Amino acid sequence: MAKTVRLNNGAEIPCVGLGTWKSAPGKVTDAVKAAIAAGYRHIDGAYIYQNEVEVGEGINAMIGEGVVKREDLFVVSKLWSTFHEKSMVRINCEKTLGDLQLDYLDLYLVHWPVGFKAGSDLFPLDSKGEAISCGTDFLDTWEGMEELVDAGLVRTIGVSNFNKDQIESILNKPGLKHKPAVNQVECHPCLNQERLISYCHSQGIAVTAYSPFCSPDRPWATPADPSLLEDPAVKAIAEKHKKTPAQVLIRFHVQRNLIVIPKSVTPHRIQENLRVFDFELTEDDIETLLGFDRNWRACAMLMCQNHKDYPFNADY
Ligand code: NAP
Ligand code: SBI
Repeated sequence: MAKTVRLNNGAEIPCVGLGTWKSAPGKVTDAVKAAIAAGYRHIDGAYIYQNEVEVGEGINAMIGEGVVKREDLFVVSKLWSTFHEKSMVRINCEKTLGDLQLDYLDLYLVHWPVGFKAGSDLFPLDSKGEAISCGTDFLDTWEGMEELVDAGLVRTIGVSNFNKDQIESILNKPGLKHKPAVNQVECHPCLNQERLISYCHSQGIAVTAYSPFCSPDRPWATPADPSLLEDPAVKAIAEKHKKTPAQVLIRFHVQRNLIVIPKSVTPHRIQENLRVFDFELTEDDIETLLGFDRNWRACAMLMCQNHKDYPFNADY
């Protein structure tokens, strides 16, 4: 069995999962099948990726062929920001379950702490291009998430893109029924998240690293942005271990006891990204990679920077 991290509800989450943001609907079914065939047991999705029907087709095809059982998979999805009203949380979760053709999720995350005006526009913007808030309190959204656990729709709940103070607010919520098990955040050498990881781990909250390669296929990438996969220092570490830069960037998280979810729709890369358990980065390698830290974000969600719950105005 692949390496796992134990969550605060006793469940085990496989350390390496397949990311699916930007995976085109026409490619993601085969990507999920290739991943499961290669040994992945953790698939990371979200309603906002608009490809959950096709992700589900890949999962269910592999279950149908007897390659894997549902209980051996760890399927993650996320509540989108236009569903933050407590009464809407279940609606979004049921839509995801219907699209995936599954009857439960292993982990459901509040995708962002920011709530947006409800409606069919998933990114409602005002005339200045700023996200329109729905004014909800994420502690009420969290109560909606807790109800999903009690109703059996999801096994575990967590958050994504929450800063330290926002996590602390949930942990201090009067009458808290279920603690967040995971905080999924952007993490790579250019944003190494040392303080947030240390805080989450001190509270028994596991951390999932997203965009481990700095998300080179994000739509707003510019040539001036960091390119870790091509960086000479990353390449040198890779050559020393007879591994690829991608494998070094994934292994960096594995050795920090994180979960990591590289995205690919390319079968040979999907396989490569899981072959990270047969080598070890040295302390010097890790120091070199930590030295890239420059608080650089691929996913800054700047259209919400004036939202009352925008997470990235805080230090960490
Ligand atoms: P990423 O995993 O950092 O990078 C994906 C890019 O790297 C794709 O262009 C992919 O190309 C390429 N790639 C993959 N494996 C490679 C390899 N071995 N060698 C060279 N290139 C390789 O980017 P990401 O999609 O932003 O992040 C990963 C996942 O994290 C997402 O898909 C999503 O599931 C999750 N995420 C969550 C949030 C959140 O707010 N919670 C935000 C961002 C991301 P091909 O696909 O063409 O092979
Ligand atoms: C989208 F589908 C559209 C935009 C966008 O920007 C921020 C990053 C993000 C997200 O919220 N979760 C992701 O995986 N990518 C995203 C997704």
